[in-house]
Amino acid sequence: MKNKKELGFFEAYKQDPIKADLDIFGRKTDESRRGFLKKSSLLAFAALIGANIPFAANYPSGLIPAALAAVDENFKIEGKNGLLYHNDKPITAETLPQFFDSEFVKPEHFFVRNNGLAPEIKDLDPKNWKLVIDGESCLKPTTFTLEELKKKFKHYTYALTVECGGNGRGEIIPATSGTQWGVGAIACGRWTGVRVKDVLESCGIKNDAVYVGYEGIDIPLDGDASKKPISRGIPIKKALEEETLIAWAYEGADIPFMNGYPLRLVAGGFPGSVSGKWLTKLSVRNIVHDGPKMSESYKVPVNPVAPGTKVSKDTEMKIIESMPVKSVISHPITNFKMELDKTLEVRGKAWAGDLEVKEMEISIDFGETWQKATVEKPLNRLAWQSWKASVKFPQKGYYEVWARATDTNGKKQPMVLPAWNPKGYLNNSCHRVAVYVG
Ligand SMILES: Nc1nc2c(c(=O)[nH]1)N[C@H]1C(S)=C(S)[C@@H](COP(=O)(O)O)O[C@H]1N2
Ligand SMILES: [Mo]
Repeated sequence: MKNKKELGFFEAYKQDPIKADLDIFGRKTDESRRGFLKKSSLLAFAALIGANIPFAANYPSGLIPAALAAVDENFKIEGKNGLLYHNDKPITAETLPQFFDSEFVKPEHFFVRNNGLAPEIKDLDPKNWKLVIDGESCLKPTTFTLEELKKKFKHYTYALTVECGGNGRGEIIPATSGTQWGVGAIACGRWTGVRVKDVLESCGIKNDAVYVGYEGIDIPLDGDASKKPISRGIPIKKALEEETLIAWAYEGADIPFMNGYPLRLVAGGFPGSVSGKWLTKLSVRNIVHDGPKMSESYKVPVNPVAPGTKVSKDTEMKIIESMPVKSVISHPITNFKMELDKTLEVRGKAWAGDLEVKEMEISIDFGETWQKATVEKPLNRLAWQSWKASVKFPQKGYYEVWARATDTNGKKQPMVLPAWNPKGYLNNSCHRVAVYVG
C-alpha cells in the first residue's frame, strides 16, 4: 500500500500527469525517475541501492535503471486483478509482467484501455445483440443477431496479439501526453468467433472497398450518447485476412465485460485501437474510415522528427498498421534477488506485429554482449511466442537483464529508445528487469 504522501502525488498524477509532472510511480518526472539520466548518477544510484554495478561502464546515458521502474500498484476493476491502474475516467489499466508467464493472458489479467465510458453490464444483452454491416462499399447491408452470426458462419479460434499503440509510452523521452504505460498494454490469448471475411463477403463487397470501420456502444467521457469516443478500422486487406475475427469468446469463455463483451472485432498485430469492443457495426468504406480517433491519433511522422518536435499540419503522418517487434520478460520480475552460484532461468514472450519473431537474445551487461534464447513457434500467425534462456552472473552486484527480439525481416528491438514521435507511440525498446546478485 502506498503511503499518504505518495497517494497525494498519485491523485495529482491522475488529474493531469503532464501538468503535475509526475510519473505513474508518483515521483516528480524530471527530478527523480527521469533525472537518473546522466552517467554520474549511476554512482549515486549504486549508493542508494547499496550494491556494486559490475557492468556500469556499459550503461547507456539516458536510461532509467530498471530497478526504479518497478510497479506494484493494484487497483480493482470488476472481474480483473493483477492490473496496474492508470486512470479511472476513462479506465486504463495494464497487466503486470508476471502475468505474461502463462501460455496466454488469463481473462482477469487482460489489460483495459477505454477511450470513453464503458457500457453498463445491464446494457449488454447477448440475446438482443445486433451487428450491422453497412457502408458505401457494401452491396447488401444486413443486420445479424449474435445468434445468427453463430449459426450462419463457421467458427474459428486463433491466438491473437492485441497491443495498444501507446504501450511503453512511460519511458519515452521527452515525455508525451497520454497514458504513461509500462510494458503491460498488451495481451495474447485464444479468441473464438467468425471471420470478418465470411460475414462481409456474404453481404457483398464492392470493388472500390478500401477500409472497414467499426462502432461500439460506449459513449464519450462527457456522456453525449450521440457521439462515439472511438471508431477506427482497418484496411480492407487486413479485414479479409483469415485471422481477423468477430469474436464472442476469449480463452474459452465469454469475453470479459471490460474487454468488449459480448462481441468484439479482433485484428491481431495491428494497434489495439483497431480492435473495436462492444461491437455493433462494421462499415465497408470506399475511403479510409473517418471516425473519431482516425485523423489525429495513432499516426506517426512519415520521416523521423527530432525528439520534442511540435509537428505542424504540414508534417506528413501515416496511420500505424503492423506493430513493431517487441518482447517482455515474465520471469524474473524486476528487483529479483538471487545468490551468485545459482543459475537464473529467464522467460518471456515476444511478438512482431504481422510478422514472426525469429530470434531472441538476452544481455546482462547493458547490451554489450548478447546470449541467444530459445524461441517457440507461434500457435498460429499473429500469436505471441514463448522464449527462455539460462544465465549465470560473474560476480555479486546489481544487474539488469535486457531482452531483445528480432523479426523475420531482421529488424531488432532498439536497446534504448526507438524514433521519437509526438504522441509517444510504438516504444518497442528492450524490456529490462533489475536483478541483485548477492
Ligand atoms: N468500443 C471501443 N473499442 C476500443 C476502445 C474503446 O475505447 N472503445 N479502445 C481501443 C484501444 S485504444 C485499445 S488499445 C484496445 C484495448 O483493448 P482492451 O481494453 O480489451 O485491452 O481496444 C480498442 N477498442
Ligand atoms: Mo490503444
